[in-house]
Amino acid sequence: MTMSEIHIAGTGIWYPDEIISNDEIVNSFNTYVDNFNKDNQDKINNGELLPLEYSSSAFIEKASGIKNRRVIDKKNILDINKMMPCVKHEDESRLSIHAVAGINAAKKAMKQANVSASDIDGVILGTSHAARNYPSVAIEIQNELGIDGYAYDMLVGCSSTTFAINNAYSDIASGLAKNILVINPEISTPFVNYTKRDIHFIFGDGCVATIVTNQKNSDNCYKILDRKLITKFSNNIRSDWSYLVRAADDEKSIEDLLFYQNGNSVFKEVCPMVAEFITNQLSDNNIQPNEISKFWLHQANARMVNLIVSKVIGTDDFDTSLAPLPIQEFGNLASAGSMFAFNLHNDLETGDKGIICSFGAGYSVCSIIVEKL
Ligand code: CO8
Repeated sequence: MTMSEIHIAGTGIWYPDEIISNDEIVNSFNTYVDNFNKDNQDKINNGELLPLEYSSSAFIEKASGIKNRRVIDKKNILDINKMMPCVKHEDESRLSIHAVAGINAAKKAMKQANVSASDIDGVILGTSHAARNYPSVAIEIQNELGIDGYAYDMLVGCSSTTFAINNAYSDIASGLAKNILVINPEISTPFVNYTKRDIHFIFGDGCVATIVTNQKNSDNCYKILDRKLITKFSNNIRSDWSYLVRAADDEKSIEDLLFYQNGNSVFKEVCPMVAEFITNQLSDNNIQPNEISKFWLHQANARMVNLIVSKVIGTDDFDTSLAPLPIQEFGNLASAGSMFAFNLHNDLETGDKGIICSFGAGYSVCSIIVEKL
């Protein structure tokens, strides 16, 4: 079997109904700031504490491109006495929150790819945060959808989606499977510290599913031309939450264990790294940058997307449709962002080429060149 026979034949997305605008998230945050500064006035006055500073919608839109985000629980996120969504513990009496989102997206992807449960040989679920330790959510979804074969979960931060597609490709190329369902739920808001002004605006909740196959049953097939992956260790995006928390005997609060990042360093280090990575990949495949009709890039920051594309094509004068920005309406969807962009903007003509590329925690980068059949 050659590389040219494996396709992305269908995708599906799920996202919550509830929307939080920049003004709403800023209003909640700034009320928290007022209360915090008032409650701690003495400590602030005698220099023990620094006052918290306001957030602003103008900063958020300028720094990130985000206007709105979709979330699983708007009311409790905006409630300054809670500042997090309310969820239930994982429990054997009901489907996991990741499974519900995953099944929803998977059904749409299967319909678009024209495959049924009996056609699927494996389910690979990639996400930034495991819903629980075991059993794998992928196996739960496999069971719900009535799929035979194998299923497993994997974690690669913001590259979980593309790394999972890559695994699916390898399994198909090796002859292990014909059709694989890749599912990427990213329910990030429970892990966001809404009291931190540099983080509170970034993430939304969503899920994408993709059918990777060596069949051609769909009229919206994209042939995978090339895959390229790299990882390089960095502490700039980190979360130390783990099963070890219960037994750890040194001091860390739950807040200390949540997602945190040095966003500015990530921006400065990752943009050139990804631009060079894509440029080399195109050159290795004898493809000119101007032959790429669509850049479906990781949705962490609109400025990052535009900067990377401009470095690859050699100009910042390009039509905004070249690099879709679902981040504007959905926020950062962790690993689901690049395939969300693909799902929403993939009306290419036969022979047109595009690039799906994730980058994020790890650092991890995976770039996939595709061609519309
Ligand atoms: N309102 C007003 N001012 C603010 C705010 C705010 N909300 N936030 C920060 N500021 C201030 C800062 O304090 C700073 O002030 P000063 O200059 O006085 O120090 C000033 O604004 C500028 O701050 P920055 O330099 O930090 O601003 P940037 O222009 O760098 O923008 C971003 C910040 C938007 C975070 C930007 O750096 C960015 O997007 N970087 C890329 C980050 C990235 O790609 N991260 C990957 C994350 S996703 C991932 O990998 C997977 C993680 C898994 C999911 C986790 C789910 C919880």
